[in-house]
Amino acid sequence: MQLAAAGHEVTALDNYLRRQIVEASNSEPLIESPDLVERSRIFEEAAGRTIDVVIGDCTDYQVLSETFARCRPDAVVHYAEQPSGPYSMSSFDAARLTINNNLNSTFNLIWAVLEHAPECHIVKLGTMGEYGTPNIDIEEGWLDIEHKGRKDRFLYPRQAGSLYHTTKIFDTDLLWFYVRMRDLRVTDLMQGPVYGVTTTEAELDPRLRPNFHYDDIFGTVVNRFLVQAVAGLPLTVYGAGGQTRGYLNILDTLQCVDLVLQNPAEAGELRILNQFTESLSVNELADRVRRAGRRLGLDVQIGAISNPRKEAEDHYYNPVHTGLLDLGLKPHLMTDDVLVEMLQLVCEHRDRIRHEIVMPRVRWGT
Ligand code: USQ
Repeated sequence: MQLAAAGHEVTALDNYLRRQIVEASNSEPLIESPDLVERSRIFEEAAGRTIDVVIGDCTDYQVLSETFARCRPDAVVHYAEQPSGPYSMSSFDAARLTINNNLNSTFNLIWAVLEHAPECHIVKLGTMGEYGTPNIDIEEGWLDIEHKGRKDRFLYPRQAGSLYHTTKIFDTDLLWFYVRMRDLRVTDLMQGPVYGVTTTEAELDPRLRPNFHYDDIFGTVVNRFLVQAVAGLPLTVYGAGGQTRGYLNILDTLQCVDLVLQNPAEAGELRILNQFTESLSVNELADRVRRAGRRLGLDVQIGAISNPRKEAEDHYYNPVHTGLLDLGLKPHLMTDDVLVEMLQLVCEHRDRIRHEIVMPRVRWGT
């Protein structure tokens, strides 16, 4: 919507996979959203701009090939991945779906670009989770190594904490291979957990709001804490709560995509950018949500529970994130005012909160 509003010709291709697995996991979002065809119609009415919608599966090469042959895009933003760590760890079928969907969609995209639009800039949504939590500073994608007196530059070592995050490592490797062999131009956005309830274009009509999940499988931690605060449930800090991640507001995810589209990677370049604006531990997040809740008269409790994931709960974390700032990113930080505003929006939908989908249903070890 943001790109269309700015005057670009936009085609959106989707097969509703996330909707299907959300429904199968009994993880309905807080805010109901119409399907893509309907959303594009609502957007057109509100903004006077068209978004061409194709309902199809990116793991089907024919679909991608035909779409690329027709559109010959200048750029493509690859969001077509199963995005949930917990889902990918929930069963054999979910793990297999994650591998099949995420790798085949990326592979097909590469070939559709090679076949129909070799100059097209591929913007791939990666994740900070690819790096894991190493005991050294995390660089932006690459590491200069000196070994036995010689030096070279390699992809930064990656060791993810879920199968989903691991598929993103595979994707990066696939893209890097074709960048080397076929001179693709690629930007890999290593995104941290996103929070936020609305965007500029979504303000045109509440039915255009982004997906907002608060369950244990599809909800990210900040959005979950906001809903828990409104519902009067103790905030579910997993384990010791020292897990530190780089977070960003949904407004900044859009800003980052826009900035990299305006400043494309060179042919034969895999550009990797760490996409987050501030690092916080889970305990710090919980404290902030409690503080913001107090301003609305909410008595927010924090209820540490045993960690369903296998992850370090107390670790070093110092990732570089200057690339997007250098391109012009103006961060929207997680201030008390921002949290209060989000809590107010969540309050409008408090009747839809289902308590039974808040506690963790997926455990890494089983
Ligand atoms: N956590 C809690 N309590 C909760 C939920 C989460 O303590 O109720 C903790 C988790 O254990 C983890 C941290 O909060 O240490 C972040 O968890 P999350 O669920 O918000 O994010 P994550 O599973 O890491 O995945 C999300 C998105 C994924 C994206 C990733 C960026 O779902 O698509 O790739 O954020 S990152 O984490 O940087 O890899």
